[in-house]
Amino acid sequence: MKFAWRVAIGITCLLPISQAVQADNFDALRSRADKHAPASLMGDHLHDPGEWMVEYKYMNMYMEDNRAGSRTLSDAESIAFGASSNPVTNRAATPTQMTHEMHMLHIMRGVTDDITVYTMLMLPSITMDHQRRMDGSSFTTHNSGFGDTTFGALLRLYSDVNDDLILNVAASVPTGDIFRTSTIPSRGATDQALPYPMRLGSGTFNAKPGITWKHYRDTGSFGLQFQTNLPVGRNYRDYAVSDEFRLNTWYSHLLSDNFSTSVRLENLWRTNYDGADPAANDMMISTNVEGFRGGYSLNLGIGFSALIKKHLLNVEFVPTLYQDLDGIQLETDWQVAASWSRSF
Ligand SMILES: [Cu+2]
Repeated sequence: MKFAWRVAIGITCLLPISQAVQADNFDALRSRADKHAPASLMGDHLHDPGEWMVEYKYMNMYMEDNRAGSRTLSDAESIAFGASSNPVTNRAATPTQMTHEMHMLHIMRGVTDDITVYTMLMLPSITMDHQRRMDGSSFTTHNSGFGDTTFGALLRLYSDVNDDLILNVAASVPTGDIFRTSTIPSRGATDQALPYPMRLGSGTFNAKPGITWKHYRDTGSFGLQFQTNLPVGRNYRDYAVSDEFRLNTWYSHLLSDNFSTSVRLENLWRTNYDGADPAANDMMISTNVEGFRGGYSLNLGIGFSALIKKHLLNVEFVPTLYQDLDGIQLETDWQVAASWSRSF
């Protein structure tokens, strides 16, 4: 009897101690250089109640040459392709190259142990080069300003010492301008609506649900994320941008507690646009065609993170491995993402 009492008291005393050790491990695993997903992703981590995070993120997507299905076309082939495509397009010009830059301000705040809220402000800067069909001359259009703004809440569905399962409940608000025009393509003759990929926002409210599972080990961490971007209804120009579905898997390997490298694989599925903007003339250029917006891409991510005195630097280079695009579209060659963040 005496012995049984001793065991019972012993276990009762040890329980809170073992929980304290576990809590220490829990925080330690989540405060290393791999505490955030690779730089191109978000919605993968929570903050402590009352903790803020401020992040500046830069992304650049570079596209050169057109692609029909999985085949790359020269500029001349792109113009020829449009003569017999359905619908007929590229009769005025073909896009040849595009640089899509994005500056982002990302603010997060932990509300409770299980809920973190965030917002994301976007400043896109878009430049597209073209070649005219008639005389082979080239021209460049540019657009920049406020993009759409995202608000979201990250909800912890499950955690143990090594795992987090996080639901992302988010939506974007159409703060990006979709009505801008340019006289450059017509050499000043007429003012035309900028084509779809040159616009600053979607014009719709978008639902952006996602879910992330992260698994922490002593030497690094694994992640699996499914993230969507789903326009609700149609905008004032009577169209809706692509539904987007992204499936990401990654592994971050710790070089030390303060430095990590990562490798990531992204599957991206995009539907064609819904509806049609009456100001987007299909015949002129392929970037006006709603049915030439969908496709599938497989992207690789090679990343590096450094955690230096609470400052987290996170960079990632993202070459495209494979693309199968509907109709004819500019192909994505590579992307980069770089971010600085700090929690306090
Ligand atoms: Cu954060």
